[in-house]
Amino acid sequence: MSGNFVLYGGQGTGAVAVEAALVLAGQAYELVDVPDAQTLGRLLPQMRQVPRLILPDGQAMTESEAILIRLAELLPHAGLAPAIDDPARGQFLRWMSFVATQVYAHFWLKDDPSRLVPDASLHSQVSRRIEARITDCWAVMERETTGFAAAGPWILGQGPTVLDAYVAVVSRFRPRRRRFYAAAPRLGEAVRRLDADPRLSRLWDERYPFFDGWEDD
Ligand SMILES: N[C@@H](CCC(=O)N[C@@H](CS)C(=O)NCC(=O)O)C(=O)O
Repeated sequence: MSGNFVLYGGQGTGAVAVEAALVLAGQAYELVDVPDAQTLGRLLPQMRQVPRLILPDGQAMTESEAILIRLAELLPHAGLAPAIDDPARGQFLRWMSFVATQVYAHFWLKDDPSRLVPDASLHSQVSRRIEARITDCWAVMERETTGFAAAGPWILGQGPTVLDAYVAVVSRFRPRRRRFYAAAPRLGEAVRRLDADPRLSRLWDERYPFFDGWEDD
């Protein structure tokens, strides 16, 4: 690897999970801040989304799940994922994909229901139903990962992995953390450990601040 990691990301977006992974690995990176939709359209007209990570070899990656898994592969010293021959690897891939496809993917519609539902009078209903579905997904993930509790306090027992960072960030989108904690108490404990990790305190302050009432809907 010759160049730098360059991350296009915005405050309070999924890109913060990628930043968290880079920080946990002690990996320097350059951040291109994308604060609003106008800047997104100007900087990334060809594919209007963050995170977008330019790898040191110059190739661009989008898709948070793939980026996080690739970072764990490229920065193995950080132990951000179970190794390829670790029995937990399959569950790691399973839940990374689940967060991306069953939870995060909903925000394309939730952020702007008019993308699929022209009738504005239905938008709050769409939003509520998406929130209910996301809450159910967290409950499913909680039930199906309970067995890892014996191995340690992180989602897959050992950690933190990029899965902990991913869930810590995505569980802050609406529905916010109160409902997440109620649906998934053990996952809630894992992400609160990461909220409180001193290595990440500056990142959280700058990129996803905890404000009064931040856990409430
Ligand atoms: N599938 C993508 C989704 C990324 C995504 O939805 N990013 C949001 C910010 S959290 C975004 O860039 N939205 C801009 C838009 O939809 O116009 C991923 O997992 O990275």
